[in-house]
Amino acid sequence: MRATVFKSHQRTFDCYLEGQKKIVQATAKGNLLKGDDTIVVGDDVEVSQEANEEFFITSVHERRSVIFRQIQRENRKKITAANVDLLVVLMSASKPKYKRGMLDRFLLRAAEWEIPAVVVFNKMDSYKEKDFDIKFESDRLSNLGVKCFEISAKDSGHELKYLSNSRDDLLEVLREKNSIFLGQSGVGKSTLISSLSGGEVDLKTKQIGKAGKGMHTTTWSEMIDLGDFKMIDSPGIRSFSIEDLLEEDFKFLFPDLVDLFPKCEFFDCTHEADSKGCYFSDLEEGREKKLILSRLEAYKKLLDEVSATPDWKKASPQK
Ligand SMILES: Nc1nc2c(ncn2[C@@H]2O[C@H](COP(=O)(O)OP(=O)(O)OP(=O)(O)O)[C@@H](O)[C@H]2O)c(=O)[nH]1
Ligand SMILES: [Mg+2]
Ligand SMILES: [Zn+2]
Repeated sequence: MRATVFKSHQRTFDCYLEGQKKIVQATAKGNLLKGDDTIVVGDDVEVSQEANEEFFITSVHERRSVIFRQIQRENRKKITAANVDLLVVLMSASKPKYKRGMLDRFLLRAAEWEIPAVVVFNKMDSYKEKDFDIKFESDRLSNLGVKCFEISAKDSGHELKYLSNSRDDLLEVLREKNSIFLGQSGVGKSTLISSLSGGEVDLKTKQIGKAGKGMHTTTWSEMIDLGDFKMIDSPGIRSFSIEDLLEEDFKFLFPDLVDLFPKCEFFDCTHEADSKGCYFSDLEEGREKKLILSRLEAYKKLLDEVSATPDWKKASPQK
C-alpha cells in the first residue's frame, strides 16, 4: 500500500494510507534506517500489514526534493523533510521582530534545496509602519520573483492594506502541493496552519515570551492533509548558521545577483562604494538601486560568514 509519512517518532512513523485516507503507525523494516538512511516527514513509502495486524514500511520511493543540511564533520547530508514542492517562509510583522537577514538566509536555503519559496508576513494586525517598511521588503522580494502575502493568522478577515496578496491568494498557491512552513519560533506557523485548515486541525501554539521570542512550541515536523493540499508544520529554526555552504558555489545561491557580477570591470571586484568600474556603484540613483544594493549587502555579509571556514574543511557535496 502506498502511504505518505506524516510524522516521525524516530523508529515508528505515522503513515497516511492514500487509498484508505487514514493514518496508521508503522515500523520501518530491515535496513531502511541503517547508516545515514532515514525516513522523514513527506516520504512516499510502501506499507504492508502483517498477519498480526501490525504495519511495516517496506520501502521508500525516490524523493523529488529534500530539505537538508550538510553535516561537515561527518561528511553527510542530514535530511529533515522530503517531497516538498513549496517553502512558505513566515515572518512576523510585529513580535518576534522582523529581521531581513533571517529572510535572506531562508532564501539562500531555498536556492540550495532548489525548492520555490513564498514569503508570508504574518501578524499584520499588529504591524507598525515605524518598525520597518513592508512595501520596500516586498518590492525587494518581487525583484527575485518571490511572492509575498499579507496575513493575520489570528484574524481571518484581515483586509489588505500594504501588499497585494491575501490569505485567499495563499490558499490558491498552496493548492495541489506539499508545502512546508518555515520560520523562527513564535512567528505563527502552527496558528496559520490551523487557521487555514478551517477548524480541521488544532495544532499546539504558545504565546511568545517577555523578550519577544517564541517558546519552541512545535518540536517535531508534522504533515497535515487538507485534501486539496498538504502542509508541514515545522519547529522554529534555532540555528541560522550557513557555515556548511561552500564559498565556491555561493554566488549561485543569489540568482538575482549572479548575472550582474560579470558586469563589473574587474573580475575580482569587491563591490565597495569606491570600487573602480563597479557595476553596482555606477547604477542610477533611485529606489531600484536601493533594492539591488540591499541584496548585495546581504550577499557580502553572508559570504563573509561562509568564507570564515575554508571550503576544504567542509563536507564534499554529495548526491
Ligand atoms: N497578534 C497576532 N498574534 C498571532 C498571529 N498569529 C499567531 N499569533 C500568536 O503568536 C504566538 C505564537 O504562535 P505559534 O503558532 O505557536 O508560533 P510557531 O511559529 O508555531 O512557533 P514554534 O512552534 O515555537 O516554532 C501565539 O500566541 C499566537 O496566538 C497573528 O496573526 N496576530
Ligand atoms: Mg509551532
Ligand atoms: Zn563590483
